[in-house]
Amino acid sequence: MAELAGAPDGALNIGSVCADRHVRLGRGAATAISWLGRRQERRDITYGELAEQSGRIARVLAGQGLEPGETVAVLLGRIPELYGAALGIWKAGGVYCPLFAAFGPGPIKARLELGKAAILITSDELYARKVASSRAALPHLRQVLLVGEDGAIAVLPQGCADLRALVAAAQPMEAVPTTPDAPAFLHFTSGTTGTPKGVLHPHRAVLAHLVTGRKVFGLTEADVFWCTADPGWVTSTSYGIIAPLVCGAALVADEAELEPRRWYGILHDEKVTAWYTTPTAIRTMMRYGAALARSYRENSLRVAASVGEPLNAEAVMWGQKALGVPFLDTWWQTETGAITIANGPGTDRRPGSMGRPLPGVEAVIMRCEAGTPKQVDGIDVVGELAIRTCWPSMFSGALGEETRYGDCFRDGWYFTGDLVKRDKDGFIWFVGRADDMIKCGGLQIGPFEVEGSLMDHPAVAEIGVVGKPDMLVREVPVAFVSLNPGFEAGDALRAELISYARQELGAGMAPREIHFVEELPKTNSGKIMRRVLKAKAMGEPDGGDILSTLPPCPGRYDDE
Ligand code: 6R9
Repeated sequence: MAELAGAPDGALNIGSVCADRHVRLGRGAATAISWLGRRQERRDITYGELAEQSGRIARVLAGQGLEPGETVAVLLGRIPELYGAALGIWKAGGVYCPLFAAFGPGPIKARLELGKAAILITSDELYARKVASSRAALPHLRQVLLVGEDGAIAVLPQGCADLRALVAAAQPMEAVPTTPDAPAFLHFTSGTTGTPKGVLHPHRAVLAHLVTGRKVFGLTEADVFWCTADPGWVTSTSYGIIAPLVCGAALVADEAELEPRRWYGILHDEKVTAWYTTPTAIRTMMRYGAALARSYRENSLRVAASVGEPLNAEAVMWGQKALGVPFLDTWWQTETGAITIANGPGTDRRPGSMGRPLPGVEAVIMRCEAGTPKQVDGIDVVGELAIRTCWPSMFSGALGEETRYGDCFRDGWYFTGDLVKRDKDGFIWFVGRADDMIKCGGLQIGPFEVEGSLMDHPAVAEIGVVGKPDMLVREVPVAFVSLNPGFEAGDALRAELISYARQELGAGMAPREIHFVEELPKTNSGKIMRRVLKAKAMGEPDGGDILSTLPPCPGRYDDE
């Protein structure tokens, strides 16, 4: 913590350590952000400029009466203001709460309500489309600060102010001396029980971002780090903003969406040294082929990594070959705030596994016996992943839901809701979410194991496996498959895939049905929405409240 201190009284403020600290250390002229616009614009922002800009935004927020600990929601695409806003909110002592711009008015309203957002920072265009209609029903929302999407805002809607105009007139403000335990950021994760869970993290989480930035990605001031996550996802807050900045690296912010040709161009032209992306991105790049990757082979990349979903060994091998660098899987959750398990750093990696707990992280596998969780030591025994709660970025609360928060912990362990197993060398393998397990006769089938095996078939581009209710055996595995170019959906391929799976997995685990789809339904953070697939498997048109997944809580994986 000493390295990050600087404010009086042991205070720790993420906004200050990510920008002002570098200025104090004489690095004000170094690049903090290289922003690439959708229309080929670019803007380079130095640490000095970021410190000043965020200080001005903090002043504007304080001027709007923001009290420390109040929530400021941010509904923005990857535009330069996103970064000044996040740091400015922290400097003003507020809680940064980013929302997915892809959400519709309903989910946005629900989150503004649940988070009791006092101020919202958004664009004029997003405000008109997604917030204006529910504004009157949001009494907590005192002010909306708008950023003009195309420069100036023609007509300022009632009850809104122009952020850029206010910022231009404001004097930068010093960060308020927040304590390490003061709340800093809030993300809503979806829960199957209905309401989204508001996961809160304190300022001290930045220690985990510093450590993982350095240890997993090897970040130094010489690095150019690119994290492709959407601003609404925790991955953007932790690695798209905090980790590279606290490490003093330059971060790349690309406004555009995933497009392999553009992405290879950015890796090459921006001399990206460390890249953090998702399995979906890698699989999309695989679809575009190795020849395209090879044409960009001359790059500055040192390491690439993925998060959010299981990364199959085939994608790891492809990524390593195509990019010519180690490709790591990393595991973590909104609740853990930062990477907790990773394949690497170093050469000791096992493609297809999530890796091993980082130094300082204690992770065990638990099974419930008569309602009491017990640690399992065996090799390849499936149980729920649990983590000792001392990791600095572990969440400090579930907003307004103490019971729900408490339910995630038992005896000093945090229960993740993920089912995993461990191999003889201590590498942890993802099996599935506890709530996604398929119970088929006496078998517990992890959807990922079935998916991973079929991913090795050349026809399969993406796959989602779910359990379909069955009179006889309770549930049977059913697969939804999107195909690679050159393969034709039909009975012949269906039969071939089923027989392939039987050979690989055995008849018990192989899918009983295969449905071909153009694309798999995904959440905004790229996770396959198994509930939608499950509804489809049962003949329902959609999955109802698709924003939901079960919150972690101990004991869900009981021995039966
Ligand atoms: C950072 C983030 C967390 C859930 C997690 C797990 C899945 C994440 C994974 C992975 C297999 C990996 N997940 N990383 N599954 N291998 N490397 O994704 O946070 O959006 O809260 O999701 O994502 O199921 O429990 P969040």
